[in-house]
Amino acid sequence: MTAKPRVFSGIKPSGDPHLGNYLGAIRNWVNDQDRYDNFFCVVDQHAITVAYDPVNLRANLRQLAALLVACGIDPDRSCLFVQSHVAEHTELAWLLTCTTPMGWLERMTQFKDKSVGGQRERVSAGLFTYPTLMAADILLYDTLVVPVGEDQKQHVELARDLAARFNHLYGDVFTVPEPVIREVGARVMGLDDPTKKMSKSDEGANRTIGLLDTPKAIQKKFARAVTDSEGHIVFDDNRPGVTNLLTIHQTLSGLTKAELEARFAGRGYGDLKKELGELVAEALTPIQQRYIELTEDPRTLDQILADGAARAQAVAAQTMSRVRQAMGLR
Ligand code: ATP
Ligand code: LTN
Repeated sequence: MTAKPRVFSGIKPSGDPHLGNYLGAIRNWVNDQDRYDNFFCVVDQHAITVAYDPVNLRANLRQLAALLVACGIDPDRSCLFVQSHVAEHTELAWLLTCTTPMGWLERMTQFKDKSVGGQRERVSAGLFTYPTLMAADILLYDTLVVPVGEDQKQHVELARDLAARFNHLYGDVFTVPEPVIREVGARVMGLDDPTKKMSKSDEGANRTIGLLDTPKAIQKKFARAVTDSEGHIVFDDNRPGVTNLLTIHQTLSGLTKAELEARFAGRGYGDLKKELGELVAEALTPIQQRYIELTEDPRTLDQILADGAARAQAVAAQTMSRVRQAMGLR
């Protein structure tokens, strides 16, 4: 029997997880668990690259880990762990930082977006070097496949380039990973502003649907979602509001673009929004029920994360001894 390909992906405990995280990442991780050998990581060291509150960080981390299990990440089939529980991540990040050309980091669009204008003087050096920590996360586990939302494509490509560069400089140590991005749902946009991505940390009023939002709140947020004044319901890149709503529908209903346009022909935005609210609430309700059960039993979550860290650490330690050997350290 050939071993299943290794998957690694990460999510930051930087705030309330939202529908974009679910449709762009978590749901795909869950659905593909049998195809791959899975490692999923709550990347707390990535969440400290911007200003944060330590008490909130801890609470966010537990909430996120419990939600991942509630969404269907199965600890028997996937290694679920917290980044800071496996010290090898930061060790490898430093070694990779020393093999990363500054120019490669300067080209990262996320850093450019987050450091515009006078911000560059204030943002942390960690925000700049963060893609090397992300590369370390991926490369430590001989990862082949990295399923992410669209916004992370450039960072995974950097990890791939760094693996190839390292192998060229020091010998064949790393597996070269590939990003995997789904066609539908890879970039869920904000409900209040469909030109901005739905995001945990950049929350405008009505920007996100939280995975723990009540059905009533979900209905209300969709009812207020920004569209346009054209009225008819079709996919159109020049009409980001209605296209975003249709795309969310598509991810959950599984209907094709043509089927969706036919379904809403001659109907108004109100109908689409109401139906969407119902679809999303229906998808989130069972997740919320499992989440509540898990929060009532904190020891189970502790055990899942402790087991995950032990499994992850065993793999990471082996990779690190190859890396140190190749680099002439120890
Ligand atoms: P932050 O706002 O703190 O940067 P985030 O909400 O962008 O966080 P992450 O924890 O950085 O989320 O990302 C976890 C996964 O969710 C990644 O694979 C990312 O690509 C995906 N993701 C994040 N936002 C969206 C979105 N709006 N649509 C689709 N996928 C998304
Ligand atoms: N940088 C990513 C989160 C992340 C990640 C990873 C994703 C950290 N390490 C490794 C995939 C693989 C983000 O901001 N979404």
